[in-house]
Amino acid sequence: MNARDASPVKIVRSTTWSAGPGCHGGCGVELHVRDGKLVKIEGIADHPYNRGTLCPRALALREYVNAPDRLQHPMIRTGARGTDTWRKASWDEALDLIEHRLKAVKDQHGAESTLFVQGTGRDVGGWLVMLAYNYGSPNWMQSLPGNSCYHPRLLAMKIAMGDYVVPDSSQFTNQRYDDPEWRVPECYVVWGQNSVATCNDGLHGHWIVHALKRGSKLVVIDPNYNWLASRATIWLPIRPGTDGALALGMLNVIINEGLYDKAFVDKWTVGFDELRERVQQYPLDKVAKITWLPAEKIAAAARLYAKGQPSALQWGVPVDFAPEGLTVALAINALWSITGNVEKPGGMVVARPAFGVTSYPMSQGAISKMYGEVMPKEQLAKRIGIDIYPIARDLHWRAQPDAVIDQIFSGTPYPVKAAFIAGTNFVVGAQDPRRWRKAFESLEFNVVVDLFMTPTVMALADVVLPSSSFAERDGVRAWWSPLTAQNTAVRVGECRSDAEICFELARRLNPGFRYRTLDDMYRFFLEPSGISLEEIREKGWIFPPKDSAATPYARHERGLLRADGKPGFDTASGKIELDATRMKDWGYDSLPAYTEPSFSPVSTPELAREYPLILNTGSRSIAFFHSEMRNIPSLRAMNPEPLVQIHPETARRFGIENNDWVWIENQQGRIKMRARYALVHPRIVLTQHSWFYPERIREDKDFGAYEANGNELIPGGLHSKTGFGGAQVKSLLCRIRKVEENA
Ligand SMILES: Nc1nc2c(c(=O)[nH]1)N[C@H]1C(S)=C(S)[C@@H](COP(=O)(O)OP(=O)(O)OC[C@H]3O[C@@H](n4cnc5c(=O)[nH]c(N)nc54)[C@H](O)[C@@H]3O)O[C@H]1N2
Ligand SMILES: Nc1nc2c(c(=O)[nH]1)N[C@H]1C(S)=C(S)[C@@H](COP(=O)(O)OP(=O)(O)OC[C@H]3O[C@@H](n4cnc5c(=O)[nH]c(N)nc54)[C@H](O)[C@@H]3O)O[C@H]1N2
Ligand SMILES: [Mo]
Repeated sequence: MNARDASPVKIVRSTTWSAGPGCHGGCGVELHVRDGKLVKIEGIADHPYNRGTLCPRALALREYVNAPDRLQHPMIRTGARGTDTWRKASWDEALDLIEHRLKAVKDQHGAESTLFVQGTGRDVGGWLVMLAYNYGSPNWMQSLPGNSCYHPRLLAMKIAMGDYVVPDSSQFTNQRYDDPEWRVPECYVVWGQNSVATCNDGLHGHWIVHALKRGSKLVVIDPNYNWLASRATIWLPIRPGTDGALALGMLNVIINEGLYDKAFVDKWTVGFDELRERVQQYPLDKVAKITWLPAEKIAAAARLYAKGQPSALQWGVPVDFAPEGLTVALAINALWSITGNVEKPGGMVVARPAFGVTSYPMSQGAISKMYGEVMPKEQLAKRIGIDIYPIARDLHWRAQPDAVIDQIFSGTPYPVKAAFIAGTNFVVGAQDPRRWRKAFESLEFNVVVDLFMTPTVMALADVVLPSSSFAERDGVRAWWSPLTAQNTAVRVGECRSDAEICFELARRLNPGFRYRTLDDMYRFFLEPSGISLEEIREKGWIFPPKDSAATPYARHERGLLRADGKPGFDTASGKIELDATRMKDWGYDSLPAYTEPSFSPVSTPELAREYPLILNTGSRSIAFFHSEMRNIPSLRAMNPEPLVQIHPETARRFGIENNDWVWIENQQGRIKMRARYALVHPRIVLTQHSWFYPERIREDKDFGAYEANGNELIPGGLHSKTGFGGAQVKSLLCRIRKVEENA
């Protein structure tokens, strides 16, 4: 044994989030450190969230943290945007420059002229809004048309039920499945989610597997025969984008066959008669035609779901991407509501952050409480999009992305001049990415915070700041439950966490900034819990005690959901609104309805003759997180090339063999991918999304970002009328042909 091997290993307990595996996180891990380097990661066997399991991306953390291409110090651009021309800068110099430029924008145009842009729910959003608000800009946003990721579903639940619900997998107690109150769902519906590969929004995919092992019958609504579909009692290979019609068809069966929970409907809902009337417009023969599903299979699924005592339902991002995504979510919301699967063990339960602790505000009210009344009302009223989308104005907290892009180009009502971009690679990942790129190219000053050199950094950044991975970060968080801690295990180069970066800039940009240190801020977040920072760091995770207020069952009966302490749901009527009054107030249809995709054999039959296949983009690979990890060798080896999944018969019809390179083409452009035989619906092809080739950095400053990227085929500006949902990345048209040699 040499001296190096003998140096002791330190084990630091932490919780996964970004950066690292990327997902919405929550797995308990042990980080093994030797000589200041991360050498190994293991799941914590008795952690209630992941019970020791980890995905390939988490297991590759050592490679990710120590990757040779990590950005390790701030850089300032020396040449033109789009060229690899930088000089190394100290943190002080880089932050001085950012402070100076952002203050100048504020002085000349107003703080609202600077955007604060994030991607999905990383350990970034809370800090970014803190920075935006302390600087004085209300324009904090996500780089995704129609906010088409989780927010349409969140807002639908808020509108109809006053709260957010999730399927009860016993995740709110430390005892988990041994909790005597918990029930195994008799029926589990997985609606457009590849949960075992994606672990989204506070759900660990294995929880569904655990339910199956305990006897749940599974319904999978998915055009692809994925791992879960192969275990399903009923698999519904739906035509993409038609989920709204399916939900209405299932409601039709449940209502007309009297399978709903009459007592619950009478006592706790309003608008049932209106809903009953509406669903008569969706008889099964019509729904079968829209969805390409046999009527009897839809009926069987509806019956299995309605008869389950209880039934759970987990939904995925295709719901949001459907045209009028928020309305589709309202229809699905009605399914669990009329079957009485609400606030019941093993059904759907109201989810709130454990002890009310979060860095990630879910309302404007919460933002003010957390970060202080830092912005006058007139300033808040400049949030982009709220004059167009009343739901954004009344219920949401970010700038509406489509309105932002339009405003960048139009310059009215005020010009956009600068952007602080952190944790997003939208030059690859946004729909019609060149339009997004062009918009941000027109700004005077862009900062990007990332761990790696990406197409977004290369194309847009004037200053780039190196972000740390979660192994290099401290933090506290609760994405529902439990409350967890992140503890720093290592440091890499000069990298800093988003919290550290935003904190320092907020301090510089707001003389009245109320915290002295990050720990002060964590302590403030922790106040309502009565838990000390030291205690959560030491313990790693803590559940609220199993007393009445924290137990997520029948809280509406116990007066625990409403601020006034009265029984009922947190809506105007105190009931679940099947006919949503708020939708009416905003001038929208208050009942669920079906909207056909913008490009389809039904809405554009001419185009469909030229492009006869349905194009579905963005099926997740367990090896990657969106555009990330192509540079991590062990993960890239799992999925070395961009893939399009196609049914073998369809492939043969187009003269394509398994593993051939193919062109996928439509009216927007063409991309090149490898064909992979799969049991998808024969009229649908499924492509991966957000591909770029980090290894091409020397020869191609775009990294091939437009060569194999599904987003190249998606028209820009598609989004729902409500401003929430509808980017339609799952339901377009295309044709496919083999790439000939020399082509
Ligand atoms: N065609 C198609 N396009 C899609 C989708 C689809 O299904 N189909 N899905 C869409 C959806 S749902 C979403 S949410 C978006 C996601 O889009 P994005 O969130 O933009 O996703 P990424 O491409 O992973 O870009 C994230 C960048 O942030 C960096 N990063 C990772 N963690 C951190 C961190 O903690 N701090 C900082 N500062 N940087 C970090 C990564 O290195 C990466 O470069 O993509 C959308 N794009
Ligand atoms: N490994 C990994 N995990 C991730 C991500 C990642 O990039 N990689 N991204 C994260 C993010 S931000 C998100 S939003 C989630 C998304 O994760 P999911 O919600 O699981 O989304 P997808 O993988 O896009 O699609 C899920 C399933 O829906 C099917 N599907 C496609 N179109 C339709 C449709 O129109 N209707 C129905 N019913 N089904 C359809 C697909 O075939 C697929 O099996 O994953 C998160 N987790
Ligand atoms: Mo997402």
